[in-house]
Amino acid sequence: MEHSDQTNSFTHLQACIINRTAQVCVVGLGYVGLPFAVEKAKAGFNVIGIEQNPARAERVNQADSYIDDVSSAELQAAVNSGQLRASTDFDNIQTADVIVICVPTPLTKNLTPDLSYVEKVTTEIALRLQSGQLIALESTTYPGTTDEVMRPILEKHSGLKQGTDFFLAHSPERVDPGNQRYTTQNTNKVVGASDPQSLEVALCFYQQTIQHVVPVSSAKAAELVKVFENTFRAVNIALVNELALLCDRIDLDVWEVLDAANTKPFGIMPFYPGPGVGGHCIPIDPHYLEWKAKEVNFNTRFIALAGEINRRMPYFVRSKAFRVLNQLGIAPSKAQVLVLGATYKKDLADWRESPAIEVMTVLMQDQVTLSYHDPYIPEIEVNGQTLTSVELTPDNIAQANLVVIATDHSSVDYRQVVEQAQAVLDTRGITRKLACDQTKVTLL
Ligand code: SAJ
Repeated sequence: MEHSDQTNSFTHLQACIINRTAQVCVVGLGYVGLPFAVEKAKAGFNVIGIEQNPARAERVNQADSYIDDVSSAELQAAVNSGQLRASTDFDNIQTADVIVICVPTPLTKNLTPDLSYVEKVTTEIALRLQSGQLIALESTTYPGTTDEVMRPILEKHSGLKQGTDFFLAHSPERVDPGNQRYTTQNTNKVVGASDPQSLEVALCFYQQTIQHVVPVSSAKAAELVKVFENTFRAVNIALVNELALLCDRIDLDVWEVLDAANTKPFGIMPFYPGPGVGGHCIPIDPHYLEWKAKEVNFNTRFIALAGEINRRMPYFVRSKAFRVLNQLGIAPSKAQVLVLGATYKKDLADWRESPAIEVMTVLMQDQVTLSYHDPYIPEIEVNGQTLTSVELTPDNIAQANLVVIATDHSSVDYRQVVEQAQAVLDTRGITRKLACDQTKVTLL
């Protein structure tokens, strides 16, 4: 491509981003992609969402939201305005100016990165790539994915060159599902690219709808920023989980210790123990970095240790539950246990990688008769069985020998639960400050 053409395609792309005539294509309409697509549509961009799941694509076009952080009303507004539609057809790539990839980056069974979604989507894009397009990867991944995995695929199948013919950047998603205060618009966003043109046009795109955009020197740096953020949480959660394990040994109340430690007005940040670490990020993303580091013969020991401690927590909950049942003179195989909460964290309808499910699984493996209640999740698969959420009635609470609080949904009246229960094992510390019969409660 002639230099003048290159300049034209860059200038043209920047201009249509600024005047909002740019056609935006969001690939993957999940908990990251759908809020992002709605934000861009609200800002006046014409947005096409490419979603591999036809049912989801249809629900978007019917303005029937399946993502907690996107209301059907705001989806309705975006669809009715004609600014947003969903499709399963990758041919829509051909008419896009900006393509944003928000597909899953899970782990394989032995904790190694699974980039199959990213690679598949990148190949589909590469086969339809046009000069003058910007591609931005938002999926959380190890440093090097954008430059070492995506770029070769894009250049090989299209014959185009990054930085002159097309533009490539990484801007890690920063979504805290359920967070009412920080949304796509007001969450600072990091953007990195490995050539100046790509960085400039990517910054221009994100600055159209996000208040504060933070440039970094490369796509690799942007990838590492995000994996560090999640590793920071995984390691600190593991630290307080390890403290809980120690406090159990030395008969101290870890919640009292942490509450007191958090009165320090500087140099500390509150983290609390729990039944384990769930969600699509914290238990997963740090292992992307651990895997990449091994390529340069480097052991990220904090990540490995944090993962090991966090994965141990459901078994610690089981041992505490059995200790309570033993004090009641009830053998596990004779016990009825009601677990409150199935999701990975409170006030969300998401049970992927949920530690609450792990807790139920290990209890059922020891022949406990188990029921659960979760206002967000009507039915779950546990240990090969389908369980249906029971009503949280006084009878259902009272007939359980033990109630285990695994997720602390705000809609539950925990004072009443303690009053009606025979015994409570609270893995979230939600009852610790309640005015209720604390002799019936065991904290993690
Ligand atoms: N957890 C604890 N103790 C804590 C905090 C969390 O046991 O002190 C557990 C939670 O119950 C949950 C898991 O860890 O099972 C993850 O919790 P999380 O609060 O990190 O929630 P996520 O994974 O939904 O969202 C996180 C974001 N959270 C926050 O910054 C508060 C953020 O790290 C990322 O933007 C997001 O993952 C992501 O998409 O990477």
